[in-house]
Amino acid sequence: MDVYVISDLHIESSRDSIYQDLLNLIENEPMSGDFFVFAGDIFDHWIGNKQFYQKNFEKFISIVQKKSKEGVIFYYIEGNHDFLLKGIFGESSSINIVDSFVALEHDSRKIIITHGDLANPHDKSYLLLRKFWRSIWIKCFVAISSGQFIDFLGRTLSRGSSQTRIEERLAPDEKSISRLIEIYHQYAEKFFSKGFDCVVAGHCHDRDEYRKKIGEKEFQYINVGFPRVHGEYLVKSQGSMYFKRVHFTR
Ligand SMILES: [Mn+2]
Repeated sequence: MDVYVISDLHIESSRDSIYQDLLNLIENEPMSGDFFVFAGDIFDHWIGNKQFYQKNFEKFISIVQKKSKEGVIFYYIEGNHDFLLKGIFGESSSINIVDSFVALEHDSRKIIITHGDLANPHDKSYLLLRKFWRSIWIKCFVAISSGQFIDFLGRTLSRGSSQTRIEERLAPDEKSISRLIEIYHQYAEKFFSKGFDCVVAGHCHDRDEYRKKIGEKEFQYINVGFPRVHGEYLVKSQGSMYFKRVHFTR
């Protein structure tokens, strides 16, 4: 029984090569009893349970449904680019869509997986915006709008008028990296003090990790980074204390 975590692929379309990498990974790697966690921003934008997206990414939906029937346990943690997703895998599906965290016990290690956009408690304007995007008003707006229109809005909001490649547009800013590291490490420490052994996050696209030992206890914080650039996802294998990075096979 293994745990897989992937986040921040920012898939723009079904022609995106990282999309094929994701499909191959889901198809070939996880087996019955394994956990597979999508930790947010898998898609550059997917807002609401709209046919439009299901059609665009129908292979994703069908592979996840198939593997779920075969016994893989899926979680989808919503990100700041993909949210209001309840129902996208079908109303009766057993695939868990959650809005912030997944907590698991694996090999007697307590694990918490989160997208990471809640890491900075001082970023009040972002937190307010996040609340707004998930509010009843937006839910109603998404429900009555066409998929094409939501897609257009999502594209405009995530890209603006910028023509730069996504890998550059979303790369963490060198100047802010030390600040990011501080924020995410503090965030991890909060979970360690609540009894978690492994903290996994994404969102900031910084390929960071640290481990520490206190007495008998061993802790790990690991960030998925930016798979479009680093080409990696995370796996915690049965019998291993820590998550490790694994390269996509091409
Ligand atoms: Mn994000």
